[in-house]
Amino acid sequence: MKFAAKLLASTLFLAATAVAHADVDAALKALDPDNDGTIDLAEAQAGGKAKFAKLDPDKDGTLDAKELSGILDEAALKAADPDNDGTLDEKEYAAVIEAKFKAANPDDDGTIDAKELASPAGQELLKLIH
Ligand SMILES: [Ca+2]
Ligand SMILES: [Ca+2]
Ligand SMILES: [Ca+2]
Repeated sequence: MKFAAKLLASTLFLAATAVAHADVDAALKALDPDNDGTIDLAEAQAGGKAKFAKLDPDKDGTLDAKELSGILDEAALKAADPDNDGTLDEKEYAAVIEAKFKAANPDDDGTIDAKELASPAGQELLKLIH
């Protein structure tokens, strides 16, 4: 049982890294200005700010479903939109990043390392910040 679980875990890890390895390395470099090999929440939010600006070419300060396509689906947008105006402002976007950051950081050490970034939760976070 223990062995099977271990095997499953490493298989999942290998599958995730095979797909995402190159992307993860490049993204980690871009998002890690202090170059310690991990992304902390401040670095994630800085990446999110840049991504938000990129996604909001009309600079009206909000992202609508169209601007968020491929990043958040309709259900995720709804969940991230407490004022229910159909768009995310920068504060709402930052809250999503914080939630995804937590989800991608199961060891709760305050940083996302390359392995965590390659996980499914890490990939979801990456879409928001890179
Ligand atoms: Ca860092
Ligand atoms: Ca909103
Ligand atoms: Ca971690």
